[in-house]
Amino acid sequence: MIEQTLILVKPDGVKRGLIGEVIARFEKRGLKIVGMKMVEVDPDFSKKHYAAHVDKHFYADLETYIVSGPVAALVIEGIQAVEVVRKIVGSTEPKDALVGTIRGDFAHTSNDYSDKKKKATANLIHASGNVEEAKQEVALWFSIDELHSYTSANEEHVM
Ligand code: FUP
Repeated sequence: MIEQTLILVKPDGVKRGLIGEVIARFEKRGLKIVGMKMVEVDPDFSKKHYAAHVDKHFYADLETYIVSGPVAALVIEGIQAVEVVRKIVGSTEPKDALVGTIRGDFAHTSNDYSDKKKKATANLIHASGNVEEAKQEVALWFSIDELHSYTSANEEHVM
């Protein structure tokens, strides 16, 4: 019931100074941050994180994007956190993201436009897509001793 999920504030979000804004949105919803660090992704790590996408036409541009600067990596914990976080983040393509979501409030680009420009779609954030993916991604990005869960032990903290 209580899940952990990975989010990344991608290089465009870090450069635009949006880490605090992103964190605030999760915290205000009552979700807890149980892991947090800045990471410079290299091409090898990008291929691990985006293993499902390495054969796609946009992968080269996606790798260029994710290695273009530091990312903020966070593990967020809460009741059905994977689904709740994806809703807060909004649709993958910013042009489709609803107002009130992070992508819908801070970005508006599209896959078509990015493809023509030979760039990845800069959508500010990554959030694990489902519970299985979340488990794999949390384990890829964080060691056990970097995670500081307290909601599981003290469920009265869950709002
Ligand atoms: P998400 O599950 O929201 O992370 O999105 P996907 O796994 O479908 O895509 C991963 C990343 O690839 C997205 F964040 C943006 C990028 N992408 C492109 O750059 N161009 C595309 O045509 C599709 C995805």
